[in-house]
Amino acid sequence: MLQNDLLLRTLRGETTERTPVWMMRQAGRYLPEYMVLREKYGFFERCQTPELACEITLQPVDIVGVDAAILFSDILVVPQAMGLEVQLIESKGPFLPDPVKTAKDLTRVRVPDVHETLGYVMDAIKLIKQELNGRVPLIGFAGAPWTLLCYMVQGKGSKTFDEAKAFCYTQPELAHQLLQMITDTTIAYLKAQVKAGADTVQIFDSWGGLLSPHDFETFSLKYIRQIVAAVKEEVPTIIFAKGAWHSLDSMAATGAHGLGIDWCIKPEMARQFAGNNVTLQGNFDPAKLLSPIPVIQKEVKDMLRAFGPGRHIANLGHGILPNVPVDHARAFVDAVKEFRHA
Ligand code: 1CP
Repeated sequence: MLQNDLLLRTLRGETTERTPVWMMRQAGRYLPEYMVLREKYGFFERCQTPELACEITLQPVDIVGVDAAILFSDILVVPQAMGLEVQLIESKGPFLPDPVKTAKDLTRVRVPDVHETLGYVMDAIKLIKQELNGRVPLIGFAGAPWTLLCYMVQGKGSKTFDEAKAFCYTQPELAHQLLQMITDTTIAYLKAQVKAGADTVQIFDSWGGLLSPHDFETFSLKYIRQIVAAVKEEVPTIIFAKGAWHSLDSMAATGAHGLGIDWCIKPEMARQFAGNNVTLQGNFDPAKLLSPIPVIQKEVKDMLRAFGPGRHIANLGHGILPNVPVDHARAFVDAVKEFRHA
């Protein structure tokens, strides 16, 4: 039994006493307690050791007081499980030394048994659920197929992911083969996370907004739709496709319970596009957390009023930045928790 189920009730469209709040990438480098573990263990070691993943997952719950925990892991453990080498280079980010560029490269990629390759994630989830002891729900997650293809083809982070796009535009059959393999893996992976105890799942399409509305449908939403259909009957499902506000209507039509939005769209406009049968999540500018605390407090109130009561989860419009002071993150969370709609 959950003591605080505000997030789940809001996703199901129930009215709650206040708006729930969590922050994307809330377990991470802005927390000194995380930095201590980062000094001692490699990134994938932290992901693959259930005790470490558990400790890091719980840090923001204990330190900042968020209404949900999100599993400490990374979207790139899926390409790894599918057979690609993934490194995380200090201060540079993800690096895949042998990305997928040709049909021959695709023969190295497989749809794995997720219990064999990602069993450590399910072990971490079981441990986290035990340690949370019902305090708040646990969010499981995976990258959207398009965003994972970006890294699997480009081989590293990018502002434009032009090589990933070129792959899709010049070798669409290969691209669709790869996207379907990622989709099949992700469905099995998210179902396993739910079975292990995840209370809800979020699909991160961080680079969905790089595609035109038409290409977003072709190379991203087509696959997200399959994932949502496969898990939405089991747990509430959230899609976060950064920058893809043009497709909020078609994302709502997938039957997802929640849609994440970034700070570049007005809440009232997002509501108009998404309709009334879905919960919106967002959309505080992550860099705004660098403002003085009274400014954060005022802008949180403005945001909450703009979304109105019900069907809203307070969050940032993208991940928290590493240089945000912890007391500013806490001020954001507290301002949401103290607010009541008139
Ligand atoms: O300590 C370090 O330096 C590692 C930094 C780090 C962390 C803390 C990475 C590398 N991943 C993570 C954890 C992580 N990644 C979580 C944990 C749970 C939480 O939210 O607290 C989650 C949900 C992710 C998801 C993720 N990884 C996304 C989607 C969300 C987003 O921010 O857009 C993406 C795009 C990644 C790839 C990735 N992994 C790490 C970095 C620095 C990146 C981004 C690289 C880039 O900009 O291309």
